[in-house]
Amino acid sequence: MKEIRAHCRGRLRALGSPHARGEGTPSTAVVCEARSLPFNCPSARLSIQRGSVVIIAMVFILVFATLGVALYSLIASQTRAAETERTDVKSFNVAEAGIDAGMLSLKLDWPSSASEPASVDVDLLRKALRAINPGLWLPTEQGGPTGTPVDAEFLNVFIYDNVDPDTAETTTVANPLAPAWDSNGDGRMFIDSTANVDNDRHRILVLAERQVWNLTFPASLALWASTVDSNGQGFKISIENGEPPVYYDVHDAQHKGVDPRPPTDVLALATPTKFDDVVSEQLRASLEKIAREHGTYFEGTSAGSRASDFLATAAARGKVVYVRSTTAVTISGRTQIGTAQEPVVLVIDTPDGTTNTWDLRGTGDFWGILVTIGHSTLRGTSGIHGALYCSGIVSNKGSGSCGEVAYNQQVINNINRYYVVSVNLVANTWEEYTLPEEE
Ligand SMILES: [Ca+2]
Repeated sequence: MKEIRAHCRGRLRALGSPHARGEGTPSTAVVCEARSLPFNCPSARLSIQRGSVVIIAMVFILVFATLGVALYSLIASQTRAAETERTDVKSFNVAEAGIDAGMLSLKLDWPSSASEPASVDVDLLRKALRAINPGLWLPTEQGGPTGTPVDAEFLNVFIYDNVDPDTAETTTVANPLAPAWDSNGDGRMFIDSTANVDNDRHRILVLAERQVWNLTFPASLALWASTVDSNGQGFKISIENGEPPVYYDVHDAQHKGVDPRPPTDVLALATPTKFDDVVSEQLRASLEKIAREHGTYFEGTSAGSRASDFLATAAARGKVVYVRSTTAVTISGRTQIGTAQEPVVLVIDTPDGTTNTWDLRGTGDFWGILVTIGHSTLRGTSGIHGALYCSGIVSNKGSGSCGEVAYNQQVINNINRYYVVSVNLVANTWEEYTLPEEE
């Protein structure tokens, strides 16, 4: 016993223990004495230390493992939430692109008749959207991220009138069965866009309203020109639509160049007026602005031929076309330009002294108002259903299929009423929904 204690103390002293040096409490020595008695003391101590290390290590492993699992679940759930949010945002953005496309469609061609319903080319839009955003997945038949893609569900845009399809009465309740044109004529249409991106479905519904430009052409003036020249037959003015009296105003004291039919219904104005009273600078500027905004403004040396090509298309109907050039322009064609319902306003803006050519042949009559700006000359065959306002000289060479100017009051009224310059959202009508996944 004494030997063991001595041996033990000797070891402790060698280790420099405070207790071994006679400092602190004697408990260590006591424990050593009491528990180590049946064993060899150094080995037992080592064993105890090893056991503690193992326990501590296990506790640490347990703590870190728990933390790791918790962190993994947190990150996984956040990733899932972020992914859901991303597809939700993508789906929302695609639906919004559909609304923008609907607004543009209405702005470019407001659907005023059943024969020209409003529509959006969603196939084209889908291809364009996916080409510039490679992350936009198509929905699948299986409802998961992989599977058979369903192109048709990616985006659908419907434009329909704000009427009840059963009663045809104006309503604030959107019903996709309503006609796809402004059947109640109030200048308002619903745009209904549904997107499905990565099987996340979103719908936006808005009420769109057209903004019209108040053009103010004189309602009963068939012709205004500073001078009328003709090849001897006289420049014919007849009344195709409208109630007499209908006027013409040219500053030729004898009015030799005009051949009104019937003479008593088409009257020369007693008092000459200024061109500015017919087409004011403000009106001219408005026409230019409308044309620029609609992409129907043509400028430069080839402006005449480019405008002629455009005028021959159905897209020109109901448009203001503005042609500006520093040299004379030629407007030519063989197809009808504009209609009574969708007349065209064509402005030819060239310097004083130029001689512009109006060369429409065959059935290429013009429905609308032709305006020339500048003291230029307009010569050629005519065939205008509407009115002609020329600040310079009109030189009549030949005749159109229906006379030179067939005054048409309906055309002028339609022009003064129907020019859509923009389409806006009606305030507080934006509604959006996240739709449940389809079964
Ligand atoms: Ca409407």
